[in-house]
Amino acid sequence: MTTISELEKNLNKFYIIDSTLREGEQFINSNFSSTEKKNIAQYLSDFGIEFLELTNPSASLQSYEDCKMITQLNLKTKILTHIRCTNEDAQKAVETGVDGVDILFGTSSLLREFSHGKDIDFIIKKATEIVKFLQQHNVQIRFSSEDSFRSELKDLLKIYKAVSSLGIDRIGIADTVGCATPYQVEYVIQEVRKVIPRQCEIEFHGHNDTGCAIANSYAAIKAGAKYIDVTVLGIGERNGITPLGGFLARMIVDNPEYVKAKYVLPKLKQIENYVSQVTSIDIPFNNYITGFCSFTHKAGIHTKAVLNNPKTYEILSPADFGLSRFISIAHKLTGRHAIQHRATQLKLSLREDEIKLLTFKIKNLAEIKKDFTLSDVDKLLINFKSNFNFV
Ligand code: HCA
Ligand code: CU
Repeated sequence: MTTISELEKNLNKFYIIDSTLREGEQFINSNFSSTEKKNIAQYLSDFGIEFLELTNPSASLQSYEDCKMITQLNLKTKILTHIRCTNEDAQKAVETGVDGVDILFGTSSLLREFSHGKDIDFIIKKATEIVKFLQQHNVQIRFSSEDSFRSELKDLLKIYKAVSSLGIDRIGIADTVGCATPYQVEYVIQEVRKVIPRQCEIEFHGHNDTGCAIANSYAAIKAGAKYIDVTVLGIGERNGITPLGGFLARMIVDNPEYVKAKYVLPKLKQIENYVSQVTSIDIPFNNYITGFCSFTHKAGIHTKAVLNNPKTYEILSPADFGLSRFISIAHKLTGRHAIQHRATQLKLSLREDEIKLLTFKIKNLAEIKKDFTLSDVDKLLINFKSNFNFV
């Protein structure tokens, strides 16, 4: 029986596999040049990401060359590539000099019927052959079942048990269509854990079609997975997978010291900016951590408390990511504590009744003037102080 404290303990250790250069290449807007791939790999390695997953070298001639090129950069991060369970893919993968190979086979009845048409025994036989081949080439090996959550659990367990008994490093569980909930992820991982050897680790790959990718990754770790797939900004097939930033936002709350020690968090914004630029997408306004409004405070009740202690309304600290908070005061919801704070910043000494009066005036002006700004507030405060005049 697994206890609550054992589950909590699982949160203390995880590794990130960034798949921006594989899953991210499947994003509709991606078409990375070799230089862009090199830059992304370098950024992520400097950030402290432990593993990068690259597109299958069999996908195109350039994919093969780029895989070799990135492997030869000798980055701190380990380089993995992602292949179908075929002899040709496995052969090409080892030629590139990668540290590890991630094998994928579709196991759901839908994929078995409408994609490759193979049964479970065939999958095990083929996986065994490919694993044995890779084992002669000194690479880490992971085997993953595509569409795990629409596969029969008994089939999954049979495959994972057989493949893991060959002595591979990890098995992967993939929520390919983003249908799983955190409860299902937790259940499936606990069941899988029971049939695979202790030294075989579990990786989770979650798509975000129903908005559960981060929660599912968190549930996966809690249930015993140690490796989580992410991409920068979550880019991938359809609307993508667990985003790096959002995943870190979730994890830093539980274990700030571990996350801060492993990753150079102030570089997150730079990496996201680069990927958004090369894929020609905007960073969403409400992006985790780096969205323009992530550390903004507006309502009077909030600003008053945040000025006293930011923890009142911030679960994440902007300083951990090299960012700063913004307290918005030029609007009708403003409060006198925020106005007082601004007056102090401007080195204006105003009495409590004066602040109250000015706050009242600011609220009214903000209501009637659509483009009321901080500089209007400042002018009002400064003019009041110098001429006791509002306008
Ligand atoms: C796909 C493959 C994959 C693979 C995940 C994995 C998925 O594009 O369909 O190797 O674990 O989501 O199943 O990205
Ligand atoms: Cu995927």
